[in-house]
Amino acid sequence: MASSYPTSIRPSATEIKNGKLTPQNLEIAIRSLYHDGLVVVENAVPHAALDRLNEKMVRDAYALQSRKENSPYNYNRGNIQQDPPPVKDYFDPGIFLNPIATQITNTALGPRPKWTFCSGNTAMPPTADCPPTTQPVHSDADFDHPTHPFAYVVNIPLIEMTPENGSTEIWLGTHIDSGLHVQEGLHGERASGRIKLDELEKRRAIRPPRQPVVPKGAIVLRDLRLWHAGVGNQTDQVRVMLAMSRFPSVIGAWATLMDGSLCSLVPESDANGIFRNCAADYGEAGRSRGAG
Ligand SMILES: O=C(O)CCC(=O)C(=O)O
Ligand SMILES: [Fe+2]
Repeated sequence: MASSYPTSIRPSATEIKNGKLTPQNLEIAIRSLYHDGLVVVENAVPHAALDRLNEKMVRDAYALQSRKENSPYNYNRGNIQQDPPPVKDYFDPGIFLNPIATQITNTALGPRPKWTFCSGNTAMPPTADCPPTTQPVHSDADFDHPTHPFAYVVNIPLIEMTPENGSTEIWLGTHIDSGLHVQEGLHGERASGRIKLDELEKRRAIRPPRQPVVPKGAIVLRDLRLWHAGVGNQTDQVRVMLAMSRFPSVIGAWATLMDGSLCSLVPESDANGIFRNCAADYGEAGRSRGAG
């Protein structure tokens, strides 16, 4: 049975300094994305930048949580869809324009992929009325989509992710036969993209899921189609994980070909889809700034 743990690349000091993996490590990244639908690259983001953003986003997370039913949560109230503050002061290029993430997505998707989504998933510590709850296993590609790789999510946890604080449960290899035939729930509904229970059990026997430990400073690249679930945070520390999607530059053509089903995800001419779930009203910056 193939390992259920992801491949982790540990770049050398020179690769980190150059912001560029060697061809050998780049090949490992592309191979892992192809076969597993996920790869981890360690030591890719400076800790000071993560700490600064984390301090702000943790404060914002509590502000979002206080909106209760009106908070932008996914599946359960302990998992908030939280955008980073859309202002220059927090736009650290080492995080948002990470050169190694860009090198890998440029190689996997073709040059200049489109950045369509800049957000994050925040696993909140438990409260009396909101105990740690695992999301249904789902695919974020909850729409009729191509069967070849067409989008990657760059996840950047702001602190170390562990099974205790809600490291995402991942089902390696499930991107290959993903699609609407294994899903329940419609695009646009809060609990869309859920994988059918009998499909989960079939897959568990082949390659069961895992919650890997992801060290601080690592980036995780994930095929948008991969099955996964946010897991309840059992600690008293908020766990923020940025989530930024990249589609190939030809996506506009696909969106047309595919009866417009991707258009709502890819606001090519309308950047209002990016930065919707902020704790503060950032005015024009929060409503209309495109991100790439
Ligand atoms: O918070 C996580 O670990 C993952 C959350 C997630 O997959 C989602 O909200 O769609
Ligand atoms: Fe998800």
